[in-house]
Amino acid sequence: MNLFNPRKERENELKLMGRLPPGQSLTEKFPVLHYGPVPHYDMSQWTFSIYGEVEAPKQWTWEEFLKLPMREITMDIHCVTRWSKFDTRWKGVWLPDLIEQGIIQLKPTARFVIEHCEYGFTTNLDLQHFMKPTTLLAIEYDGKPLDPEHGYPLRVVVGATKENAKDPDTRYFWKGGKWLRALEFTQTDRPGFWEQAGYHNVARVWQEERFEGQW
Ligand SMILES: Nc1nc2c(c(=O)[nH]1)N[C@H]1C(S)=C(S)[C@@H](COP(=O)(O)O)O[C@H]1N2
Ligand SMILES: [Mo]
Repeated sequence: MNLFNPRKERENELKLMGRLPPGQSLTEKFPVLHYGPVPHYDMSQWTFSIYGEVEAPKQWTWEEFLKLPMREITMDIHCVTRWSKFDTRWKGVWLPDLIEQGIIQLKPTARFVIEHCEYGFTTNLDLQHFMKPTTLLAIEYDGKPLDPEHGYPLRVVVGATKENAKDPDTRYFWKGGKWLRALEFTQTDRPGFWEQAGYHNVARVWQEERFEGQW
C-alpha cells in the first residue's frame, strides 16, 4: 500500500517540471555539511577583502559591507551528497553590481575566482560563472541572517533560478564557500579544498560532475 507522502509527491512534481537533476532527491530540511569547526566572530574585528587581478585591492569592515548594493534571489540548490532544495531565498552582494558601480575594478587578466574562507578553506570558480545572476555573496537566508553553521556572516551561494532550472552550467552547492573572508581573482585556476580531495573541478550538476580521478 502506498501511503500519501507529501515529500515524494513534491519531488515527482519537480521532476516533471524538469527541476530535479539526475541522481538528486528533494529535501525540505537544510542539511549542514562542511569540514572542520564552525567559527564564531567578533564582528568588530571581521573584514572582507578583494585582491589579486584587480586594479586596487579593497577591504571592508562588516559595517561597510552592509552598505554595499544588495539584491535578493530565489534559487534551487543542489548538493553533491544528492539532496536538492528548491526555492531558497537569499539576499546579498552580486559581483557585477560592484563592478558596474565602480566599487571594484577587475584587470582584464582576471579569469578565475578563489573563495577564501575561515581556517584556510578555499573553493574555485571561473569568473564567468561568478558573474552569473545565480552567484551571490549572501548575508541572509529566508529573510534572516545566516545561521552560524550555514556560513554566518557571509557565504557564497550558487544555484539555479526556477525559470532557468535546467541551465547546464548550474554547479553543485559546495562551490559556495561558507564563512567567506576574501575573493582572490587569478589568471590561472587553482583547485580548492574539496577539489583537491577528488571532487570535480567544474562541478556541473546536470552532467553529474561529482568526482574525478581515483573514484
Ligand atoms: N568554509 C567552508 N565552506 C563550505 C564547505 C566547507 O567545508 N567549508 N563545504 C561545502 C560543501 S561540501 C557543501 S555541500 C556546502 C553545504 O552548505 P550548507 O551546510 O549550508 O548546507 O557548503 C560548502 N561550503
Ligand atoms: Mo558537499
